Amino acid sequence: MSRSFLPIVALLLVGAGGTATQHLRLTGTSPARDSTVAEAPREIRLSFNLKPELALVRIGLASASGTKVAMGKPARTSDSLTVAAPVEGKLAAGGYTVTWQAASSDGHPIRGTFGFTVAPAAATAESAATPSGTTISRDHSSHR
Ligand SMILES: [Cu+2]
Repeated sequence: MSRSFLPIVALLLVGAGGTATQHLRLTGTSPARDSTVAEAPREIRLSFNLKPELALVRIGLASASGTKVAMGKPARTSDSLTVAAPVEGKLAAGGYTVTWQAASSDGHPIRGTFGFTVAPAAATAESAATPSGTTISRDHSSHR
């Protein structure tokens, strides 16, 4: 059955045009999935294979204990395939989970979650202005 069905599917796909067969897919995040970051991120970025509809993008953030972190509205970045939402709450060291959803112009929603960890050093290294002569040891050995 499937042998005779295949050419029909192929014809339908060709007839529907190139982009109709492509659905929105997450291609990257910042912070990266399962990464440990030395500094608390100021924003959460999501990159996709297609341009996401901004009105349909939701980005939520919660700590490991489940406490929601205040997030600003997602906005486009200079890259039309990437959206970013500012982190408005303060992030202490620890694990966080990003919960997101998005859709492209075809309207099919996709969603997912990913985690990242703010390294303990970030909690005290609040100031970005580190004197250039000072060496701050950032231990990357904990990366797995
Ligand atoms: Cu789709």
